[in-house]
Amino acid sequence: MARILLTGAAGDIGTRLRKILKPIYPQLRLSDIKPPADLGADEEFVPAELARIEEVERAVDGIDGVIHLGGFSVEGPWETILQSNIIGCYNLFEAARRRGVKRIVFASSNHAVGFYPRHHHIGVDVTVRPDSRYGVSKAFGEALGSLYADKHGLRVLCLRIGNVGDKPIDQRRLSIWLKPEDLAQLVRIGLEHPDLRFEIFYGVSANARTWWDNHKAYDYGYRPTGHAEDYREHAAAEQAKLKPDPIGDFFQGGSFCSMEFSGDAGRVWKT
Ligand code: 15L
Repeated sequence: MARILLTGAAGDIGTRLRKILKPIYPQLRLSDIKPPADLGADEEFVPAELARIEEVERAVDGIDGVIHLGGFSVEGPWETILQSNIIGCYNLFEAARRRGVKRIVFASSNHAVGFYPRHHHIGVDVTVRPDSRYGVSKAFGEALGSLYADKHGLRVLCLRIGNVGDKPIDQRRLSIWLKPEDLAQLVRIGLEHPDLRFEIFYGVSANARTWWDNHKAYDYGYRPTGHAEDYREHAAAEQAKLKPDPIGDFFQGGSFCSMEFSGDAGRVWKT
């Protein structure tokens, strides 16, 4: 697999991933609304607004596999989520189909299932329980991936990413932290594994406090090297700076669950 496109290349995860993947995929093409600030002379950049399908088609032209990080990466107003993550995600899959792209790795999120309580251990086969409009858009992207795999033969891997960073930054992230190199491993499975048709994996390192059954990723050869517990003192010190959040601290999605919450906390807690 030679030609790979990375969307959302100027964002935080995109910036980390492009540096790890460049030696592996020397012909890596980058796309975003604006070029990354540190774009190198040897890097190819194609600008694209995801809500404009003709721009997305240009970006995927001649590409074998797409890593789709592009879109709005946190909770936002409906119109923003609609344009970037619903219409934008549809445009990406449809442009890929039209231009003969073979594989897509879709950056889904833990927020597609964020309303599961932290004491639940969940696999990838549970009913989605989004915690935000953003989470709904990620569940939509997973459904779209399933459709394009079944109907059009694209090979699709959806990664329900936890939190990517140098280390876990609070109590919640001790469960969901994803080391950037482990993310790169998962992405490579999506771009290269010969048996892959459609799968959902959790994007999480080998964290002792994980809430997720990620055995499918391991079946495909995933061998994470990150261990959140190595940073537990740092995470505890950062957590101590935060205000208690009775709803956010109960659910896997954290503050995405408590923001705008106007429901019946007692009822939700029992679920
Ligand atoms: C995500 O999906 C976001 O993109 C990221 O900014 C974090 O909020 C992360 O989830 C998280 O849950 O920590």
